[in-house]
Amino acid sequence: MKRLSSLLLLAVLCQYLAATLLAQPIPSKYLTYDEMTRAIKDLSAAHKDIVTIESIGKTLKGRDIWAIALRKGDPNQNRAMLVVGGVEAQQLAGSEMVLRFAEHIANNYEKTDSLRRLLETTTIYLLPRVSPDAMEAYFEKPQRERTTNYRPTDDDRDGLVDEDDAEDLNKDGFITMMRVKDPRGEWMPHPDDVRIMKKADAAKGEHGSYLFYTEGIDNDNDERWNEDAAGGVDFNRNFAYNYEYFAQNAGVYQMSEKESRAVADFIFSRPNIAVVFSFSSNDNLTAPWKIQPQQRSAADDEGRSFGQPPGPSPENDQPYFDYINKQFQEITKLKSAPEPKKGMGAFSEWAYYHTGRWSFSVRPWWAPESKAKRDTASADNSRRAVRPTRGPQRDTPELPQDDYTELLRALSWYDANGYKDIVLPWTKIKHPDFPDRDVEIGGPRPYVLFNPPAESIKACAQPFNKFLIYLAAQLPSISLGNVKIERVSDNVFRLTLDIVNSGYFPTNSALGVRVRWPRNVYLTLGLSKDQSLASGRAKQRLNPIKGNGGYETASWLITARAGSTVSVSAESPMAGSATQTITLR
Ligand SMILES: [Ca+2]
Ligand SMILES: [Ca+2]
Ligand SMILES: [Ca+2]
Ligand SMILES: [Ca+2]
Repeated sequence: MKRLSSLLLLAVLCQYLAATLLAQPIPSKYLTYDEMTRAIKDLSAAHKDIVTIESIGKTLKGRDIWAIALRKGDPNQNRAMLVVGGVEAQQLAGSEMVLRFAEHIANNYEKTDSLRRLLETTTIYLLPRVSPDAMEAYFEKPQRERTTNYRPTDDDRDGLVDEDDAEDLNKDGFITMMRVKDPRGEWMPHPDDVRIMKKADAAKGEHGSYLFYTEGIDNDNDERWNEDAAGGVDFNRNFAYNYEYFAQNAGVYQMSEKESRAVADFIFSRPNIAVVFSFSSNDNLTAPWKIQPQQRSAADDEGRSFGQPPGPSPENDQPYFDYINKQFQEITKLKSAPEPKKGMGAFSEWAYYHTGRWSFSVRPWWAPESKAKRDTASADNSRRAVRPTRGPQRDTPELPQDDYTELLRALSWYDANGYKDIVLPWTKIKHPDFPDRDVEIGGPRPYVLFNPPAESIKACAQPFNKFLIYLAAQLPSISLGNVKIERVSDNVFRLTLDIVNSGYFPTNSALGVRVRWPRNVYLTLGLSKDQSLASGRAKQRLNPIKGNGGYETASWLITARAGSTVSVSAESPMAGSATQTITLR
């Protein structure tokens, strides 16, 4: 008996332990693919009532691309926001923050009324790590900054594939940089911080004294170093908008990769996604995009021939981007962000320009400005301009001048906060390709520019948690109001009502109208057999309704018996639905 009761106690204890284990917070560390998968599964097991997960595809290396859905209401009715991490594989922090956001909602919705109400009408989809193969490079030895997947690619168009990868020559576990003393070299130690190298600027009277490469040997003896590493295609260069043909890492054609294809299919098959938020350098939250007026397209003319006017100009969307920008800065208090990068085949731009959803993106982390560096930083801000993204560092890196400002700022922040070994000191090695020369290996450790120290991930995620909850609450939301019934004659009634949008965003973006993917609001009047319509349409598609109480008025003349009822419903996947039964009298 005693034994039985102690067994029972043990079972209860195990159950209790299992439950508490499931509710364990995700540790403040960078998670491997396996650890992330476990964290996602644990989250869904601990919060079955709101969390569902699915794999939306498998990578070349057989890893799942996980999708998480958080919702309380009817999956077919909910409008949705999508949050994406891992768009740029060297930004692990973004992936971690998407996961922390899911955890934050799951842990807090029960005790927070506003969150519970939000989840009743809004689904939050999360894709924490869309490039799991590329991101795993962080955990591999030697560690290297990787932006691409493992699709075998001939990066330098020499007919051979993946023939010259980088090598960890000094066996310190990192692929860093390599400098070779040479009077023909264009590189020199940076005058503000000799730990890093810069390209000499002739206009400033500087001259270089080093050749500069990624760490490794020239495996194929073509006098280029590490110019064709294993893989690959960069997720954030493979999308169809502003795609750069034949560019390195862009893929052989748009959406050629399993990862980009899976994410695009995910979005197209979910017409309820109104807003897409992603972590990337194509930042439009610390400095808004300037939406360009678009040329009239053949589609406009085609639309006209069917009796429809051309869509509104995309410039009409500008005020919404501007306003959300201000809110981002007010809510997160994040300051002095690095220069935003204009994408080529970038995900966040595609999400707006090709699918018509509101799309916002920001870097997950940048080193905060140290007080000592304020002068350089403000000079940097005045030069802020949008620049194409640069490819991964292989061969001789092409660093635009402005990148030093960010790197210098980051290094001084790490120094000021007592972090050691962020820059590895230049140390001499014997190099087979340069037998009689001074060759040194060193430079910043991989990933330090884009990712905070692991112990601060949780703290760094908090401003984003706040902003994302705010953003999810801004989706369009329709209701019916101001119902008026006039009895025109014995059995004829005029029914008038407003379709109101109480969300912040309009029921469709101007660009959404053009690209025709997002659906406008459909209004349906339901009549019974003995009722008929004297004027007005039983089904109609409404133009976009502005937010913050914007409305459209609809009116019908109905022939019906006094006291009978009609139903009116308005719905769109992105704006929700509203139905009302109205008695005619
Ligand atoms: Ca090659
Ligand atoms: Ca090394
Ligand atoms: Ca080579
Ligand atoms: Ca090599």
